[in-house]
Amino acid sequence: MSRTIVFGDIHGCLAAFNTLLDAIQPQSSDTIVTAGDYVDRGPDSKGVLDRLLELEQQLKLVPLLGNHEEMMLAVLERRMEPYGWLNHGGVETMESYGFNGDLNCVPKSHIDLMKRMPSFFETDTHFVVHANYDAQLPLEEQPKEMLRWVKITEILPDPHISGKRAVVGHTHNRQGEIFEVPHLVCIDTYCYGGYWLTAMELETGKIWQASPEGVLRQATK
Ligand SMILES: [Mn+2]
Repeated sequence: MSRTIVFGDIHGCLAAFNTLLDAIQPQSSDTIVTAGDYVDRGPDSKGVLDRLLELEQQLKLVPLLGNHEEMMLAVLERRMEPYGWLNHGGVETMESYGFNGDLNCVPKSHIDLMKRMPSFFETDTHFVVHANYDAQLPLEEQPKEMLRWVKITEILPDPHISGKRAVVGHTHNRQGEIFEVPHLVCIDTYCYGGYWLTAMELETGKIWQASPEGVLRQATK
């Protein structure tokens, strides 16, 4: 039986990511959807992108684009001044690459990965976006601002016209808890802030969580 497993915002927390992958033991028939924000704030953004590239070789990986990858890519491609990104955690990211004044410390394979990151993923029953959505618009027509920036604490969307349940990240819960209403679940459980990285199997709702230090949390569900 193939599984579809969605990961919340990793933000450089490679130890937590590795622990969850060890616990889940993904098979080549499984689909791993990562909800965006692999980089910034946490200690090893470079390591997380390397791990995504490895996973891509082993199974079906759907690495959604987060607002942090969007900013990083814009800076690396010289489309944006670096200050905004650096203030959003980009300093830690550049440190993970051993930055010494040359943006070329980020390998082309990482830039290419970010350039091919999609904005959404869907199954017959669920869809996944990084941040939020306009309930009245099809997924293909969602504004980038909604997909990547607007927190669900700013706008809690109505059920989507597709009738599918939304899975989102981006809005971290300050108590490290999963936020859930019938039509939406947010699995950004604030790993870089000291709480949990969460993974959820779509078909069953099974949850796995690990601390930033990479300690697995006993199942809560
Ligand atoms: Mn985000």
